[in-house]
Amino acid sequence: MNGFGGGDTIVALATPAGVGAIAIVRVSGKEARALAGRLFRSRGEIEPRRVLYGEIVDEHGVAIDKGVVIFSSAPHSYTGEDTVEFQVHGSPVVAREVMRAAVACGARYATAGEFTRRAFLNGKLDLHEAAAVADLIAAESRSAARAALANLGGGLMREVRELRARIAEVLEELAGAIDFPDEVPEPDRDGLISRLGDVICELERLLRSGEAGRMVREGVPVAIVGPPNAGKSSLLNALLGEDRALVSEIAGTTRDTIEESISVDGVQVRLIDTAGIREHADRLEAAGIERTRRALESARVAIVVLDGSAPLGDEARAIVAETAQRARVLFLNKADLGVHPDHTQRDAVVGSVREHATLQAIREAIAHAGWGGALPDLERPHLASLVELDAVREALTALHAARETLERGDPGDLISGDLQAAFSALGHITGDAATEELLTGIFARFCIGK
Ligand SMILES: Nc1nc2c(ncn2[C@@H]2O[C@H](COP(=O)(O)OP(=O)(O)OP(=O)(O)O)[C@@H](O)[C@H]2O)c(=O)[nH]1
Ligand SMILES: [Mg+2]
Repeated sequence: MNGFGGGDTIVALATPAGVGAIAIVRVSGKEARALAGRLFRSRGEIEPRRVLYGEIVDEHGVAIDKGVVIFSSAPHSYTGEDTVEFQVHGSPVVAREVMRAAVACGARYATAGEFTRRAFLNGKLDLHEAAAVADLIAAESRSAARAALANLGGGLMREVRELRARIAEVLEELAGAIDFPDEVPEPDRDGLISRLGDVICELERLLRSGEAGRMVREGVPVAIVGPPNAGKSSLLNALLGEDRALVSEIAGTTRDTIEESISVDGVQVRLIDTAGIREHADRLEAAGIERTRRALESARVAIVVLDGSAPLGDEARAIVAETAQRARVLFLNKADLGVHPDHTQRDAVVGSVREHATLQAIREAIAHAGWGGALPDLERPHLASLVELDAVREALTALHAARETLERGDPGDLISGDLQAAFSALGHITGDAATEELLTGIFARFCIGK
């Protein structure tokens, strides 16, 4: 039976599957109200924003459950369409029955993210805010949730649009001078350089806060590396406050990488303990060392642990040199046994995993190496997705090229291509140039029912 044609009204469970106190079945679309009229019996009238208690029945009028129904009329709902929420007892059987009855009355099951997609299409939220909804749901720490909430506030799209408009302005002025060289004078070069400089500055700020946002959301990978027996696993255990990794005086104890998270200044730090790096390792240990190399490559920060009480061996020397150019924390451990004169590295934390003060110094050093000690203000809206950050990077590359062209004294019209590239890259963020592919990517992150 298909009472309400068009397949335009969607239904889904909005609460997690499984047993709970309450299950919410959400319906959105043109026929939502009529559907509620059929599947709900109550003494009260179904009116917008009125909470009604009554009986939920199937398409034949057979009772399914007693519960609450809330109707929101378009456009004052999450999706911007007529929406009905059935709040029933949290039984998977009851929820399934309500959805089945809704489908029997002409609704269809929603796909993942379809409610939010409709909200976007109806102008209830922009792409950035839609992604923030997904981020909020996926947030694994308080700071990640707060950052996502800031993005739900919107405002960022206006900032990006404004920057985009400033690029368009320069483009138009240049085009005018090219098309009507006699009437329109070529724009003042220094003025152009400084205007582009301002846009570059703003975009770099957006990029920085966006990168910080990603760190807060995804955690910061930190690899603990060094020669065997230096105390890497001991450091992991001490920072965690539990005996997670095996520790022994035998060099080569750790064979596989072990990952555990701690919180540093509210940021999730993903500590990765690794196999000690040395030359003459057996096959199994060599495989472990290979994993160490991979962990080191993908980590944002390396903690290089050395036995500070022993002479600086070749392996230690090699790791120190290898990590010199990257974000790292140099840690001379076992200082309780004395510090060997070989160790002259000035930037090192010197101490022992057994001392509280040393652990505190290492936490601070992680914060410093990982995010410069203080995160940009994430309470303000900031770029969140990789797509957005890539778009800003692309725009920045093009704008830098344009500015260099001008600074070299080359003709102004040579920069139009770069400006156009920057303009269209930013269009990907504002949705003005959003492709179907991009939309699908964003809404595929949602669960069904959101
Ligand atoms: N005295 C002293 N001993 C320590 C300290 N830290 C670790 N140790 C000892 O050093 C030995 C090696 O520690 P581990 O944590 O297993 O070293 P590792 O770097 O993980 O070694 P591999 O997994 O073999 O690469 C153990 O016997 C620890 O008890 C320290 O600060 N002072
Ligand atoms: Mg170990």
